[in-house]
Amino acid sequence: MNKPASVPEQVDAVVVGAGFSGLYMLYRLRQIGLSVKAFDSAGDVGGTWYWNRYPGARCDIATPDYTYSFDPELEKEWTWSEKYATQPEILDYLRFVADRYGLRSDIEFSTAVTSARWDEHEKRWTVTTGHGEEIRCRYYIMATGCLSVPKSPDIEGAGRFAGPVYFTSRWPHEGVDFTGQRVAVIGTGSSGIQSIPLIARQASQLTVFQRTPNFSIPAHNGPAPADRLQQLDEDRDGYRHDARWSRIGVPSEPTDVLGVTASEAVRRERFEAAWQQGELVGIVSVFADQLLNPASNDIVAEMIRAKIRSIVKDPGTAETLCPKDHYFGTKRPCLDTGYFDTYNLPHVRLVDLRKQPIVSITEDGIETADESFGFDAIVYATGFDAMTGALVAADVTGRDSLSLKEKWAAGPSTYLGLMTAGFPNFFMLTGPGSPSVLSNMAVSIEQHVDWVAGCLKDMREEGLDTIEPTELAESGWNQHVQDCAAITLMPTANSWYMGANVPGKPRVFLPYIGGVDGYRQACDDVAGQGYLGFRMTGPGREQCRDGVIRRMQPDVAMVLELIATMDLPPMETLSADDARALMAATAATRPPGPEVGEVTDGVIPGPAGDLPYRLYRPAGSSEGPRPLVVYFHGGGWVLGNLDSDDPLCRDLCERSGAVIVSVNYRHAPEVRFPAAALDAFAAVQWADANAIELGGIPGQLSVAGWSAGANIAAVACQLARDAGGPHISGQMLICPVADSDMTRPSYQENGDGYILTTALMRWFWDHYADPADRRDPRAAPLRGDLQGLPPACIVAADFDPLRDEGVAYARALEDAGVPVRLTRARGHTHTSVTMVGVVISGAPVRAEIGEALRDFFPSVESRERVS
Ligand code: NA7
Repeated sequence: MNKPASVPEQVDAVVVGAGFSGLYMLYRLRQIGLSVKAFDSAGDVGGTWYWNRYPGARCDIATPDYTYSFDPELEKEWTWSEKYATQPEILDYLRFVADRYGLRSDIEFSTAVTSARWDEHEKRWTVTTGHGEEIRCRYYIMATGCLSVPKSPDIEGAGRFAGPVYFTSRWPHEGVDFTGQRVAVIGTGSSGIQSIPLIARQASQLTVFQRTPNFSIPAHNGPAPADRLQQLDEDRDGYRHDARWSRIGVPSEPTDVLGVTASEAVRRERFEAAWQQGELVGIVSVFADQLLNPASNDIVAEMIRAKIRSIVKDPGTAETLCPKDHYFGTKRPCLDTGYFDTYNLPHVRLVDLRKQPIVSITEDGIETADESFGFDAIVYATGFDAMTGALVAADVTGRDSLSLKEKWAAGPSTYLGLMTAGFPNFFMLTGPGSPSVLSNMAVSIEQHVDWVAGCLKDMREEGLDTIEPTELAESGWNQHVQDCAAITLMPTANSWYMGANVPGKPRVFLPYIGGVDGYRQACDDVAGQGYLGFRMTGPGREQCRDGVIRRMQPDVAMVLELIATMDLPPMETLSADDARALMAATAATRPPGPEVGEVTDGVIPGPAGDLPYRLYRPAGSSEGPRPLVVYFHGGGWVLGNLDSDDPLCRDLCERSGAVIVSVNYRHAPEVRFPAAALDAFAAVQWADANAIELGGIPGQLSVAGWSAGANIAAVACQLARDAGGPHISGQMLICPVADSDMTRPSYQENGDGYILTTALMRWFWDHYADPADRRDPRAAPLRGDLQGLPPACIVAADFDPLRDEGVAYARALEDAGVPVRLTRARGHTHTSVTMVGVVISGAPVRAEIGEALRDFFPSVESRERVS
């Protein structure tokens, strides 16, 4: 089929890969009327399921879910024989699909695509195959799978072995008979764990070389789950809809049971149910917090380890098989059939490479640091260059001769995992930055393909023929992908999700962990907002609505969603007392915040009576005094008390190493402006005068506050300057009320929907100060004289109506010569940074706050004490 290079064939789209994603892409492109040509280096359809023919290879998502759902007729015509289908059956299915829709006629098998080059002038890709064939296309789509490029064996002497060597990922079609042989298996990921029990049935001796033990649960294979089949039977569409809008692409009820707070009985019951069910979707969601909270994760991990110890008879072997170096779920967990039991067989031996690493593969076996082993065959189950391997392996060159490999040298960069800037009309299916390997691939693939097909159809209807993400949209998505991972335990593991299995590969979390549902919503939102973040062109026209589709921290978004479901009355519609009661009720359900050394309550003589205070002393501070921080709680001068900000004060105490004195002040509307500000100043004077008694260092005192508390902290600094003392080392203003002007852009952008609303802020002001007083610097410190004030750290949150006045205060202080550190709480609301133990993404911001507080006390002596 070689064509002369001068007359390359022209099609609308080239698809690389004829696995699950490539086949469906081909089908959909044809459906929208595009001409398509697909290539696959394999001899037939199947992708992953063409190559991974090792004994025991099966899917690990149950077959009612691991299947195409785009055509109800197709579903009627195919019946899976088991809960987890074998590789031959899945391959048969894909062959059946290819034949049913006549897809083969557009697929060239045994043909690798070696390069693809964008021609900016022609606005077309030139695709070259291993046979030297050239083909031109408008759209170039890589459906090359996430786990398709085997990792080359990074083991000394790998080419030296004289006997047969097998890779699970490239297993011989005719199968392998190990009967009577001494076999080595290297690798205990999913492929090793699935194949080892079957290889053990044939081999006379089986030696497994394990570098990292893996978590695995029994698959309990058998017929497909009857309940699932029944649900499908009764309401196929409803079932598929639920799958598409679920977290991992399998319908399931999300749990709100937290591992850390559940009773032992509940923990055990939930774990046993998941163990018996034998499905990844169950075992990864025993507790809502198991991938977020190390303590919760450890409960599940320990229960799995206990199972391993109960199955494996030799205690030493059992211990070696118990994973302890990574949190459960941070490496892909496995499903097995008799894996751990296999180690009870007399001819099976486990070698712990952590204790005796492989020195070299030899001509007749393997030499470790301690022993020499002779083998008849070696099996490598050593994994893949996952997610990016296949994409960079084919030489893809975009605009300005930039190759994908060069662009991704420091890690992949995509918009929605679908496209990458500089490579117009180049799509990836299940690319890095999409849920892919963290989800039911069948569901994710259909979503991707449908989105791409929908996009191309929309473009055609609009007379557009090129599409490419903007740099802004792409970097925003990359950030969101990393933000989602950062609140989980995922980045802690040396997993292939992190690229950690391939020496030299950049360490970046590759898939999107925000959920199949969250991802689908993001893709729909992008399309719904006129393809936000994409630049599209057509003859004589260009269209681009630039922007970032997800700017909020994922856990902040979750909190807002949760609050929305609670149907709470808007605070500004309540009386002050009812609002206080509501705030106290919500506060009662929060995690308590970290342990500190000591907490004591007391009273300060205020200008009009006693003011309660609570003192937090850092752990390990009994040996000496610490700097003092006088803290004022938030709540719009109306709400809040010592309890409301207790977790935050603990956190600040732990992070700063300072003694925190949290002071309550008189509240409005009972006592209005300027009482709160005067109380704050009085508290600072008192703390300074009593520093020694409080365990502080005289002269080392800062103020801090959140929201209205930051307002009065800032005012106290101005009053102290005017009064000639006390000396204040620094002011920590977290989302401060700095002004009474409610017309700044952040009020327009964030005035509704982020807890602190414009209406609530107005309610606070009305309770606190008469309109005439609101311009007084003691109410609006931005309007005061800012010369000679203490160094400041101001935290401004993106989704806070007060953001711009915080920034304005920082700029004004800077202009007045005051040293200022402005900390942007990216993706946060007015309240989320303070939600200790709830909003995980707030922790890095609070770490910066702690650091800034320490920097307020620069003497070497105190630095040593607090570090
Ligand atoms: P995996 O899960 O990447 O497993 C590969 C295994 O091979 C794993 O245990 C590795 O240990 C081990 N390995 C890799 N390189 C070496 C060397 N040099 N020496 C010793 N051991 C090594 O790949 P699979 O094919 O099993 O599964 C891939 C996915 O397919 C799976 O997650 C499912 O989604 C389906 P390590 O953990 O790196 O220490």
